Amino acid sequence: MTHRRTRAGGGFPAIAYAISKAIEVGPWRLWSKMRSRNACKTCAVGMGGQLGGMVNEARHFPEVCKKSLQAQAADMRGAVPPWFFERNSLTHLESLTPKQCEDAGRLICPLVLQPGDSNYKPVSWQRAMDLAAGALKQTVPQRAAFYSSGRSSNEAAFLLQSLARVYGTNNVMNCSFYCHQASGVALKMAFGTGTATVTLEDVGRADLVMLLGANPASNHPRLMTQLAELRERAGEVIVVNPVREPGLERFHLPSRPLSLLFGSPIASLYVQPLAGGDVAFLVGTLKALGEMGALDREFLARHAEGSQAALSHAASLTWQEVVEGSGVERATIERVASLLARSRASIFCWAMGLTHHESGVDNVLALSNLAIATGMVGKPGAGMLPLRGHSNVQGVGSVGFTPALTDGIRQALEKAYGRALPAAPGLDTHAMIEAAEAGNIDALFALGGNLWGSNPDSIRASRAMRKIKTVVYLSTKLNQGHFHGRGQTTVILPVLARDEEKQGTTQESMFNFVRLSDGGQANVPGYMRSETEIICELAERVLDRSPVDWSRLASHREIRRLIAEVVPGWQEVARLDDTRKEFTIAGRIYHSPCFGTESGKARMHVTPLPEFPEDTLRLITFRSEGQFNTVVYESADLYRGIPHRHCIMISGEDAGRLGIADGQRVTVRGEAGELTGIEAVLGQIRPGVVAMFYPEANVLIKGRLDKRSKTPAFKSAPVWIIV
Ligand SMILES: Nc1nc2c(c(=O)[nH]1)N[C@H]1C(S)=C(S)[C@@H](COP(=O)(O)OP(=O)(O)OC[C@H]3O[C@@H](n4cnc5c(=O)[nH]c(N)nc54)[C@H](O)[C@@H]3O)O[C@H]1N2
Ligand SMILES: Nc1nc2c(c(=O)[nH]1)N[C@H]1C(S)=C(S)[C@@H](COP(=O)(O)OP(=O)(O)OC[C@H]3O[C@@H](n4cnc5c(=O)[nH]c(N)nc54)[C@H](O)[C@@H]3O)O[C@H]1N2
Ligand SMILES: [Mo]
Repeated sequence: MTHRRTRAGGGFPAIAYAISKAIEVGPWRLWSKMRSRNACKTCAVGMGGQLGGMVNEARHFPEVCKKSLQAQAADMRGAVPPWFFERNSLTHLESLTPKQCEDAGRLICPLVLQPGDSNYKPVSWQRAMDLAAGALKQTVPQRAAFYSSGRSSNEAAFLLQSLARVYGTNNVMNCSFYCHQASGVALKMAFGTGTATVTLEDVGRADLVMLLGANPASNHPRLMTQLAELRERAGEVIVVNPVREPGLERFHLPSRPLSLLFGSPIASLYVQPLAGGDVAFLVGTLKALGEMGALDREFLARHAEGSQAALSHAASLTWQEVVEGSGVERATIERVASLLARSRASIFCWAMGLTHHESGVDNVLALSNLAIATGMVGKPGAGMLPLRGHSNVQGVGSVGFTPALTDGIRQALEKAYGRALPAAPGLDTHAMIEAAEAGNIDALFALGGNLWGSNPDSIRASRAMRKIKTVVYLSTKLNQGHFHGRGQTTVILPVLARDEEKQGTTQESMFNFVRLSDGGQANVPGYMRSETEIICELAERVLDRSPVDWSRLASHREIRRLIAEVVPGWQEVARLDDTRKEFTIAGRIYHSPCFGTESGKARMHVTPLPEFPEDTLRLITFRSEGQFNTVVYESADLYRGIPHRHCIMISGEDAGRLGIADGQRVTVRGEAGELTGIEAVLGQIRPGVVAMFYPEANVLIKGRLDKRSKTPAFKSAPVWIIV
């Protein structure tokens, strides 16, 4: 059977795309914005800020990536035309694809949809804010909820969570619950911290990177330079992924002429486990290390606890259990173990391929066990590096946009605001959707994002959100959530992006590095407001002036002062306006084996092998090369050779067994729903596993949650193909 043409990642197609974007919005305009002192808008690797656009924290220039250009150019496109909502009824808007929503342009004036309306109507800010404030005034705190995506600033996130808490609720949730929450939970259990233990320079010192369940060629492109350089200095890159991602085999770095022409090798070993097979694979690797006598016994004795139980669990599994559970041959697992044993400095990177499972926390615990057992954490050049998603998702969490606050933050906030904060536990993201479905939510405020589109079981998410009395979105662009995730009344408030803000804002990268963005001019003329301006006005309308003077918090400098007072490790943010010195958050990086746990030791955990239903295919929902989450820029997936979004990637072996030809249209049935007319694409994917694009595939998936992190199993969901 034929395989479609795939391409190594990066290279000339990326450059051609960049040129086409530059022509679209004006080369000089785009260049000036790209070079402005603002943090990059895409992934959490982070660049830009005070060192200037396209510069990383190691002062390297030019740091280029197709994604940052894409996001920047998209924000610079024209406004949604004035006639758009008059001419397009809600029924028509519901039929728009994610790409059509994105292509409609920037939102420039407030919009409202009320019960019985057939169309969204532009309204004044006065009217829109009356509705938004009224929603909070007319309900009780436990029936209100606040969601944040990860693109907004620390200042906006801090202010909105403060408003929520002073108003009286802990129903404060962010997109992490659908993203890296499992990493946060597991890292806390193992090391007493929720974020990366290494810096960007550490990656440059490592001699081995293990990359599991992540596709940085598309999603964190600037990490590819690090991986290519690691190979150049004879280091190892072990990729663990059921899909053979072309960009993880070879990547054409656009900033290097030779690499641009011929490509740089990335993976030195490519392991293809079953989706959801990582726990078995990682425990198997631990078992192999034990059998080879390659454990770091000294590290275990001095700096770890819980090792005995975890090591004996690994030893007690049979090789048959390991091989069947992981789908990886014993010899391959032993090869991985011997590479780890030889390494002097290993870094463990992962993303959604590990977290989007019912065993998400166990996946990250099993990986942490490997790091601990080899002594590869708590020293320079070695440690844990979750590849975080949105450019400021980590900051949003750091400044308290989470249902539970750490005791330290809670007490500091109570002191700063002079009042006790609510004690009732807040809802996580999925629990909020369940509460809405049960009719228990009256007001929902969403600071960016597309909560509807990010949910499993899209039909249920629509049903749930439609029961909410008022949904208020603070958005830059349209997305399907504005139509399918509407409440009885829906208010859309148009906001300025970070490079358009009048005041500076801050963002935190996945390396715990806090950047200062200077803001700038609006990219399109319109009535957009800054996120903090909207939140301040809302607070002033809904809450008393005392004990908190909200008008004072209209100044970002004041908000930063408060963040410095309240959030541990953030003291330097108070001085940022004067020093303009960006900083790494204190206490996050572990260059010595003294961890944040109570005992100061790293903790190993027993990770039982997960069970999966038999006789089903395991569906991965992943991102294409041409999308950023629910925002679709291009329909085709260039690197994987998938022609459009209504495709299912399947192995030649499974296709043969099911009698499916390349290009044939099939029906895919999941636990929540069915999609028809899906084109089968034969690809380099492990037998037993199939893959489709998110968010479209979310109609198929039931929200099976990881119990500890509440993260849905967006990967390894059972599906059946009907021919
Ligand atoms: N261009 C671009 N950049 C982005 C984003 C984007 O949408 N577009 N999104 C941002 C966000 S919010 C996030 S969270 C990150 C997401 O970044 P990633 O996690 O890289 O994104 P995904 O495409 O969800 O999945 C990653 C990989 O996991 C593999 N995988 C799936 N299931 C398994 C499994 O069971 N085991 C293993 N070992 N691998 C598995 C898939 O084959 C895929 O290659 O990227 C961020 N950056
Ligand atoms: N099946 C499946 N589902 C998934 C995933 C998966 O891999 N598979 N991935 C999950 C993951 S990792 C994540 S992070 C979530 C994503 O969930 P979200 O973060 O909620 O969704 P996004 O698609 O990133 O949100 C895009 C919207 O954000 C708005 N926006 C952009 N910039 C700004 C800004 O500066 N300010 C404001 N206020 N708004 C802005 C625009 O309106 C844009 O349409 O989805 C999750 N859902
Ligand atoms: Mo994410």
